[in-house]
Amino acid sequence: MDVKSIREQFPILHQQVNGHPLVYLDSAATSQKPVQVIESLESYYRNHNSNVHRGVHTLGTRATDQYEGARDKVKTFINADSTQEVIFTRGTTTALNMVAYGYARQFLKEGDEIVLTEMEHHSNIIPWQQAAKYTGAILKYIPMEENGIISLDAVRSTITKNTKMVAITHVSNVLGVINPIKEIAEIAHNQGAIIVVDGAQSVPHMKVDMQELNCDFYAFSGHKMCGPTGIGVLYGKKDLLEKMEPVEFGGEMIDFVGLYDSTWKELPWKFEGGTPIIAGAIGLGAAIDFLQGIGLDNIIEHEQQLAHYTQKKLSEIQGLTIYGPEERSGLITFNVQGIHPHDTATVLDSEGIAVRAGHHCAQPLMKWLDVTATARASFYLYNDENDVDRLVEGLQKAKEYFGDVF
Ligand code: 7TS
Repeated sequence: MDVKSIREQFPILHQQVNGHPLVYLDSAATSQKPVQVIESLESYYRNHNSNVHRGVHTLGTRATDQYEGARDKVKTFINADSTQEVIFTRGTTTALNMVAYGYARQFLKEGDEIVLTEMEHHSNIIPWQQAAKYTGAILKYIPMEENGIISLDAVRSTITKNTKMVAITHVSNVLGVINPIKEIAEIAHNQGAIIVVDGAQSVPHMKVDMQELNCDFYAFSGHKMCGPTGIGVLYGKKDLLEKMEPVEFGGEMIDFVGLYDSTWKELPWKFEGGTPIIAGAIGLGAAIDFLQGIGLDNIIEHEQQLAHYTQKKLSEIQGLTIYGPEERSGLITFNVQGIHPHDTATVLDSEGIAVRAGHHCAQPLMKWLDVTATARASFYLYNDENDVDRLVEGLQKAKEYFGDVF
């Protein structure tokens, strides 16, 4: 992969921050955007802006074609059966909430089990807590092994005949663990449960195929995959989406409206109440074109190589703890002994290096790790070994600054 030419397509990366060339290592929070995506938004607003699905005028038709064209790109990208299975949402959080409200609240009853893991992002915990409170369902957690991995034996012994839903992340935003979704889906299905997958940290980085994984629902965000903020996707199997109630009611999603009752449009529009996220979807389509031009297999390979390189370099720093297994996606979570991760991140920022510090919206996982917070460096296709070397130098500075307490 030609990282140098990829970097040239990301204007934001070519700036000084606090007197140093920017090193952006926070793509798990949000990715940067290539010119292609920025220009697609600009072109839409400059040339085609109009509402969709209503006007017969030319701009309206163009906007509708581009919006629905973006849905088609998503369908191909994730290998869904049809565009009816691709719902545009505001992001992963909204998509997961839609399933918790529209499906779980509708079909779960007292005593049914919802199975989760302790590595979930808050967005894949709280909607299920709320659904459980509302329906009387019970939450259960698949136990993790010491390095944060989930064994299929643990999956088999947690999912029972009473399990109705399994909600699990494909890739952990803290540990970098890649969960065996295909196998977990099979175990869930054998027990009559459905599986909802949080794909926020997988879809941007690796080939994800709905036919192969056989998930029932799959959620992801555009802004972590070079697309704009405010757009995401809920994939759902058609038969489940047909049964599921909409969660937002109003314009756009209706077929017939009477004074006392109404009917809904067919899929996918029954889930897209109100003027949809038109520019966002078009920008996501441009991001998909961009990522496919580079190749998802190349992206994951590049990131895993960087993660290995980082692991090697960081393990040479005395007093630095890395969390998670060696086999990981393109991110590394760590703490430097005696330095609060916020202080580590502040020193790094003064060197122009952006990392995230905090609980990463995974407080149960922080408890499991027995820490209150960590620092995290996360990579994407525009990062290279020079970025890692700068991170290592920055960490040495942090240690010097805080008096190398060891
Ligand atoms: N699930 C996972 C695994 C995530 O990493 C995130 C965001 C979300 C869900 C929520 O996505 P959203 O687009 O709806 O906000 N993760 C992070 C992060 O790790 N740092 O900032 C946001």
